[in-house]
Amino acid sequence: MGFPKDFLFGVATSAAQIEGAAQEDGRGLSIWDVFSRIPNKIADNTTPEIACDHYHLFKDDVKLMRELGVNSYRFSISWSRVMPEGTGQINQKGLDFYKRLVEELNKNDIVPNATLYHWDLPYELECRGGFLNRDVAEWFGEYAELMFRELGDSVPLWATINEPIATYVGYAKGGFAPGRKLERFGRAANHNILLSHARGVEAFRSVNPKNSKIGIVVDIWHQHPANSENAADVQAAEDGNERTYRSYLDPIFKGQYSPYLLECMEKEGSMPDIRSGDFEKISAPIDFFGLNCYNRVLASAEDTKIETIEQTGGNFLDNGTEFYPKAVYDAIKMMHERYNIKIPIYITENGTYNCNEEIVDGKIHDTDRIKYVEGFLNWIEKAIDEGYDVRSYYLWSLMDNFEWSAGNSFRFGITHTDFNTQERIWKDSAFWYRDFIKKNLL
Ligand code: IFM
Repeated sequence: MGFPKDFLFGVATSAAQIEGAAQEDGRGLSIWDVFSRIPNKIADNTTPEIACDHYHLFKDDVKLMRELGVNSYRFSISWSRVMPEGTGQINQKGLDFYKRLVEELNKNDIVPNATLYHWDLPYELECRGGFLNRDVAEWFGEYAELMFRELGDSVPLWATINEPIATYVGYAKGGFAPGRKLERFGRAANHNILLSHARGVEAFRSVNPKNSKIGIVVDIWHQHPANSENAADVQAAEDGNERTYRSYLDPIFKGQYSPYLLECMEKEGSMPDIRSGDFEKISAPIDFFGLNCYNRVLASAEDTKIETIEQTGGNFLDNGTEFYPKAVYDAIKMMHERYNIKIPIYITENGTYNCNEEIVDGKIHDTDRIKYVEGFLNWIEKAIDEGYDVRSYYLWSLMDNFEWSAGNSFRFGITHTDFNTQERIWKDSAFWYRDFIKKNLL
């Protein structure tokens, strides 16, 4: 059977990671602009100030997509570019940028898929408590409504939030912006980002763009026990899954936190401010589920993950990550079996980094990336053949970009970005993906 004829083969990026122009045309700062300037927060001390300069080069980048043959592009909107203070004043130049981008995509028959929040909260809102303040849901609603009104109909696919867990990491673990480090902050931020999602969906329904759909994007890194005979490892995996992706999917698809997570939060003094009516709002119907899937995780009570994987015969890429493409099939199945979803799944991100990135005679032989992407695509095709409604595959990423706390040192692109000249150089994987799409969209 294979991929349906209207399947979306795309590439994905996000605003903070590619746009640059961080202080141009009236844009306000985001938490990542500020966080990245704190010494040693970013591995190579780079910042998103220039990134891939996509703000100026977007037409070339759309041309690149056209040459790749993708029929969809997933990008995100920088909240502080369109509302420099997060609420109130609108920055027309910022809005115009996204209008021009969407127009360019539509002109080139590339379906726009826009995410409203991909980790870059306006810094002005962080100064008002950020995701620790329940009002963030209202602030987000105001911004979401503006975007639906301005761009709604020309963007068929909208996501409220990308990977809410990044916000937990930013408030509980300190590794991401804004760099706070308390478990109870992380849990509060989680609850408030879910409320923001809810408010975004509500805004979408009230604006009601005619030909568009709304969803949310969650990353599933399912934890398996490193040794399934070992009860402590089984428990470690279960605990990991409860605290990560299930802490979003349970509220969205079951309208509750699990009894296990509630007990943990109670014991650990990290219970968020849950008010009556919250879960009804958070679990309001959405039109699609966006699945980001990169890998599985092997959980061990002793935290000896890598060794244990080797013992169990794990198959590794040169960058040291396990090659386990079945992760995507497992996640698709799990969404049906555990959450009983009746809406389509869009694979909104999948990709890998640092695969022999050396340029030799103008070429980059990133063979492992091809193996990785092909592996995932095969498992997605199998899921489709079995009847699962999967509608897209977006490769992360169109080009090497600012990889958050790893800075520019983790290269995820299928094209190489020369951060000095902004040249994009096709890697072998880009040629491979182009040919794959051509073959599968015939
Ligand atoms: O670069 C990130 C992206 O912003 C969110 N998903 C995972 C990618 C790779 O780490």
